Amino acid sequence: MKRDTPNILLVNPWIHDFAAYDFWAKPLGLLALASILGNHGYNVTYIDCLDRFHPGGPQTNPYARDGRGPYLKTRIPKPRGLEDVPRNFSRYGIRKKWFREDLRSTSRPDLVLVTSLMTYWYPGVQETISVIREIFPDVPIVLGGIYASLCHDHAANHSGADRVETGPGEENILELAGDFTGFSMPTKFDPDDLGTYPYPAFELQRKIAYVPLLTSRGCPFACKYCASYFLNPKRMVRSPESVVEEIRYWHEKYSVKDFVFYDDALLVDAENHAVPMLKEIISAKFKVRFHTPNAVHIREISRQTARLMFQAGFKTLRLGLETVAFENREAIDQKVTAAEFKRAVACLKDAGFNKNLIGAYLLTGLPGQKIKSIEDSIKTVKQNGITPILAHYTPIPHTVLWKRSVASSRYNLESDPIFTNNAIFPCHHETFSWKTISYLKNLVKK
Ligand code: B12
Repeated sequence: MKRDTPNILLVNPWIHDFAAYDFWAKPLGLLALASILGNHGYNVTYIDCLDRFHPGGPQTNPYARDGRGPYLKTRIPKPRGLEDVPRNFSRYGIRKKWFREDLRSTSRPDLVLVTSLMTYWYPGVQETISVIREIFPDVPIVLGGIYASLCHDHAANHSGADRVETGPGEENILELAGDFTGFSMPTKFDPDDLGTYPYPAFELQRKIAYVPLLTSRGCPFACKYCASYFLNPKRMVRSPESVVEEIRYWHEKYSVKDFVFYDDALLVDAENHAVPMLKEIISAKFKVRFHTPNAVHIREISRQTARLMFQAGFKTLRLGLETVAFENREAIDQKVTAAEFKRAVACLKDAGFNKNLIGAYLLTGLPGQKIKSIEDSIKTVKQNGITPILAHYTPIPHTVLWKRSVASSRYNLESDPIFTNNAIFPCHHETFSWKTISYLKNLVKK
């Protein structure tokens, strides 16, 4: 017989990769679902395999580097097919023994929900699920998130989960939990109104080093390398008031000082969204910092948005430049022209941003991309007096560039998502040797 209040365990899985670092990366989606479940009467527990503050690990200051920091790592064998990559491979996150102990000390769940992020991190998801199975052999496990959405069939066949869900979870989570537990409760929020969602349950973490904010969903652009339109086809926007209330909540109740925008298109339709929101933030006079590691659209940077972002306290600003091959731009996106880039940088500088606060992402490793075009991009960004940041291209299923990527790769990308890891420049042959990569990295540093 089912108890009145079922237990649901939510798990953020390990990362298996050549490198990983917490650049303000939190499972916002999973914690949003945890919050909905908690607000609808479920007992919710959370285990974060990427917890940087686990009592077993080194005790570090969560607020150093504005909340960012390294994960613990354990060297593991390289995956099949990548044995020749001249780099170490690791499991990032808490020790396996701690995970087992944490699972054993959790009351037996009725259902386990696991999230996933990068497609090529799926071996970390598999290993996480296998340990959960070992401790709770009869408890159903449901997998969702980005890998589950982008590689549904692969996840259904290889993750070890009992069920694999795709797409945003808010609308269906109560029904799904009800199916597995027999528990039901009327929905207390409107799935079509982001402002009515409860705040993600960041308080389930051991420490809140920073808080990711999602002020909108989806993106009106359809860049050929990006899966945003597949993952979030519906554009939804929150009211400025509800965003300011959330900032106030985390800042006042949990002394959070660093806030990170996860929006795909933060500045799009600025007049109706970012401008009123930034004005509200400024008038609230919070002593906090804002960061946009997920780039903002350059075309939307005006004198006004630049000034408002500076006044609001933006400290890390990343621009989605991607390339300076402006004349061939339609091959990848329609985002920006040379003149627009120049103008945007000028607006940001006039507003008070200095070189170290602004970085322009440059996609590196696109199919057919010439080294010369990356060199040119690095030089142009430097000439404009801001910092170039190489963003290694990962081919993503369901994007326009996927087919070209498959055709140009030295790996069989369709056979296994492991080959889409951007650390190995999957879309290139000899042109992208490790020597070339260090040459480009040095060019950035010079
Ligand atoms: C914010 C963001 C980041 C953040 C960190 C995010 C994080 N959580 O760690 C930052 C800026 C650091 C980042 C970095 C990168 N990112 Co990123 N990022 C995003 C972005 C814009 C939003 C993700 C997000 O949080 N969404 C909001 C939450 C609410 O959604 P969610 O987590 O998906 O959860 C929902 C559903 O999935 C579902 N769900 C989730 N879990 C579960 C579990 C269950 C059981 C169920 C039922 C449902 C469910 O319900 C949730 C609520 O609706 C996505 C694009 C997108 N629109 O998704 C790209 C995206 C995930 N990133 C991508 C890439 C490529 C990168 C980079 C590699 C870029 C680069 N070249 O440097 C880096 C590498 C990161 C790293 N190595 O650490 C790709 C993924 C590619 C891939 N192969 O998988 C995406 C899809 C963008 C794209 N180009 O198409 N990213």
